[in-house]
Amino acid sequence: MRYLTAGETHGPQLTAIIEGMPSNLEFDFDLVNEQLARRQKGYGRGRRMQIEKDTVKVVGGVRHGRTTGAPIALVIENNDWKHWTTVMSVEPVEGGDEEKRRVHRPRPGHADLAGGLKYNLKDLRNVLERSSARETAARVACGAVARMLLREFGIKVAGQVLRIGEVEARRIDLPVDELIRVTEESPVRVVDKEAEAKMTALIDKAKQEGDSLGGIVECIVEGVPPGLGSHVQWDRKLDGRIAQAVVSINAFKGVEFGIGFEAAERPGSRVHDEIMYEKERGFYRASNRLGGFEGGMTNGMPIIVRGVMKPIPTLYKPLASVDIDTKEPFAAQVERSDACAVPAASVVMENVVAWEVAVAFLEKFGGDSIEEIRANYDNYLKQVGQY
Ligand code: EPS
Repeated sequence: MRYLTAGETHGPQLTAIIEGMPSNLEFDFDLVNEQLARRQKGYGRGRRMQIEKDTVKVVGGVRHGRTTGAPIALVIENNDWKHWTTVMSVEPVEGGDEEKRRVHRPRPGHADLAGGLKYNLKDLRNVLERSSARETAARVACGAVARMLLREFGIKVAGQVLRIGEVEARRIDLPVDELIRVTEESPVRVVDKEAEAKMTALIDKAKQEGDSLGGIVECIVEGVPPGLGSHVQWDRKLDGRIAQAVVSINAFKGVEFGIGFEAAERPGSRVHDEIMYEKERGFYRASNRLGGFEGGMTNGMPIIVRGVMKPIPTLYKPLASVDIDTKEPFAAQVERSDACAVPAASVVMENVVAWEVAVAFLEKFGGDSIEEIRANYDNYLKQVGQY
């Protein structure tokens, strides 16, 4: 299963095509819209989010409420497009830099300059329009479709924010349903109420100072059977694929599983998860420090993955840069942006992780219809139970 997205942040729409989703899966439109709405929320978002109200339009691959096995085509319209019809026109337009809102001053931390050099574009808008995090709306829509499949097999995905700037939230272990309920009520998607108040105050301060904030988000996937991914080839290791997906989210700079980087400080005896067995439960681990992975395969414990997001580089406080026309230094221009998008990024991460798990699930239990997959899945569980 794979997907591609297309579309610019101020263009008419975002488009995604999913290929490889089996037939006969009940398509839950509300689930997609719910995930899109979750991504738009979060303390610290800018004015653009008041303009958009993301909803999905399905224009292929679903009939009478079920997938047909054909590519699924999804569209999310940009409400802001109406303000950008000339600037983003597909047809050539009359006028100069002003009318076209040509960008010639690259913003540090964005794709602007590297993209301009690479594609030989003298209008950096051609880079920024596509590199904008607006694209994550399309990725969330695809992740939501993946969640429909995972849900059929009792796999649940949750997320939480663990840090915004200098404020760290206490990591409180909660059952997944409870975690989903509590974080949904928090404007910064944290469980720790004390940290929540400090985070919102810090975001206010950053906004006032024309600055931005990054953070750490965690995703938990529960109900995963052992054996997704494989140790036999580097590109089949599921933790590796999840890492790639997470770091590909706009502004993400790092990823870790379980205790992650802390493993470097601990002796092996306090890192590895001891193996237990009970007749009812089968094999399980006494702890989950490795975040559900051994040898690139799920081991039956929940997947725990964290990503680090850098502060958004669009700053009201200018940073030094160089004009591509004059080669003269200037202070990077002020742009509309979010002071903090970490809570939204937590939702994006949940959905890209859900996608990767669904891909691995289909590889393991592959079939063209949901019925075929279910038969393969049930058979495998029987085999694992008798092992
Ligand atoms: C973004 C800049 C802002 C954000 C945008 C990501 O948009 P604009 O340039 O229109 O002010 O609002 O995020 C979204 C539109 C979104 O849906 O998340 C950027 O430069 O990455």
